[in-house]
Amino acid sequence: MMNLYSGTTDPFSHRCRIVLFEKGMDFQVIDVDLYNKPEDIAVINPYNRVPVLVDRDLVLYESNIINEYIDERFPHPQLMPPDPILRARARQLLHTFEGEIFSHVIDLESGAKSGDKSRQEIRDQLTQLAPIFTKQKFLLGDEFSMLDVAIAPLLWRLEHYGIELPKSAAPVMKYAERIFSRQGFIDALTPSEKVMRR
Ligand SMILES: N[C@@H](CCC(=O)N[C@@H](CS)C(=O)NCC(=O)O)C(=O)O
Repeated sequence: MMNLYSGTTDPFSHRCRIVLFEKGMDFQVIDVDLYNKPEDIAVINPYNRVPVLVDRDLVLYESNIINEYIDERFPHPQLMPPDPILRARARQLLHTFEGEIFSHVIDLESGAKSGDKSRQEIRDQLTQLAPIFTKQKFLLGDEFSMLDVAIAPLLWRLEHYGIELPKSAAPVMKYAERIFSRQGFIDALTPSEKVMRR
């Protein structure tokens, strides 16, 4: 059985929990309190961060890498596009999200930089996505995909981070509600995450 070491409020662990619950497979989530991190995390992940997935001899870290592995091991429902060109584009977009959006999420989570600048950057980047959802239900088309998994934990935390999107981003919030109503998303929430949104 797969074991996921997961931060109870960590947006990156949240991504992996979403994929595990969307797949409806057998797994165990090991809750990690980031304020009182067990020493074995540093033993299994040289970066001493969560999430970490342990599947027998395989130890993986980095949420997107973990998620691609789960998607390939348990292909139903498939979350990465089957076509190599579309899959490559999806990977490229996942990489762009990390650099343009989630670097600021990490700043907010760690309190490393001025929160206001990070909030502004996230707000601007998310607002730019709005036109996509006037044409399609999800980021890659009308099917829920790994791109939606990657961004969902941030959309869930907007209020918690003190980020308010402008009116022009209304399609993004409609899209977010579409994700939040999925059973896999609901089941993946920890008690601490459930109370992040009113
Ligand atoms: N790029 C990594 C980011 C993981 C990450 O930054 N995790 C943070 C929590 S947000 C962590 O475990 N930090 C260690 C700590 O807070 O002690 C991923 O996608 O998995």
